[in-house]
Amino acid sequence: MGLLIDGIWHDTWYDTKSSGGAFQRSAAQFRNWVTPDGAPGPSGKGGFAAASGRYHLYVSYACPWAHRTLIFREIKGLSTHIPVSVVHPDMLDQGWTFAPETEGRTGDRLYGLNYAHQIYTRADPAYSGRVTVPILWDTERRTIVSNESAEIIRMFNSAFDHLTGNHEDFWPECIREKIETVNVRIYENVNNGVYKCGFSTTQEAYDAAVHPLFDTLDWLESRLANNRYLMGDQVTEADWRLFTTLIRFDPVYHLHFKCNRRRLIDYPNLWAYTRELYQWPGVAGTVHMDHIIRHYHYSHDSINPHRIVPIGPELDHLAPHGRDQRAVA
Ligand SMILES: N[C@@H](CCC(=O)N[C@@H](CS)C(=O)NCC(=O)O)C(=O)O
Repeated sequence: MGLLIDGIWHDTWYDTKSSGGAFQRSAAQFRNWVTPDGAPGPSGKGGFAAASGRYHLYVSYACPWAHRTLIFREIKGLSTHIPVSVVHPDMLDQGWTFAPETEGRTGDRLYGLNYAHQIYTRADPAYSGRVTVPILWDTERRTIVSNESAEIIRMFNSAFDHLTGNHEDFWPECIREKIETVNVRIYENVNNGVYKCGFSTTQEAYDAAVHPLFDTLDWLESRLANNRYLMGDQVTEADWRLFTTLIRFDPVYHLHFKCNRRRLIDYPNLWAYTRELYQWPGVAGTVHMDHIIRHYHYSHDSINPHRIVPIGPELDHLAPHGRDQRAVA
């Protein structure tokens, strides 16, 4: 685990000393948008028009943020238009690598590079910052379009519709404000909340993260008692953003990140909802539990110094979910 400073790789763990033991996630730096005609998006510069085969997606199967983009690529019919390279699940002294050792890895299918940090320095030889996945790469301009998953899924939601003919909308204009309110709470307390618990280096920082996490799960459990999905009867990006954390909860976050007041399976609505989303056409194929379990336990030696990868719970994601019988608010 490390970061680039002026284009040079440094192997250092997250600094929590300056923040009282709390993990603080830094903001993604590449914030351009692919749009239907190349016009600039809400941030960044223009010039990234949607086209088949032009963009390449770098992901880790372990990473919940990258997982969002894989789901959108699948459910929006983009898999033949946007090829993918998958990093090795172990993130060690060189960060994410393409070492071809584990099933499911692809190597860097574009350039044959060894390390993800080399993609960042290709885009900007003087880049300073973390080297994160997902990365959306433009093969034409040879640069990173975006390394922010929340924005990549919005590009995938609509920018390529004229090429795919898939107009399914997971970010409908009329409920964007409501989606945002829910996203913010879930991001702070659940998506990033599990990381705040796991990467805390003081009791105070852990306590400050773990209570909001479970309070939010309790709130979600009751919301999903009367609503099939977070926004009612329609699946939106808010559901997919939550799903990638829930699917990792019992196998990883419960033990490795000390999120253990309850397991996901102790929440009947959340667990059935997770199974329904897992069973959504195309989604199960984006879930690679071997990479998920291996990555966290093996890569975070400050949390798990002996790198023992636990066996993981037996979970039946294919069990009937019964959510279709539920009343919709
Ligand atoms: N804001 C980013 C966060 C992505 C992120 O933090 N990815 C993790 C993997 S789960 C990563 O690559 N971490 C490497 C690091 O922090 O050095 C997004 O949502 O796209």
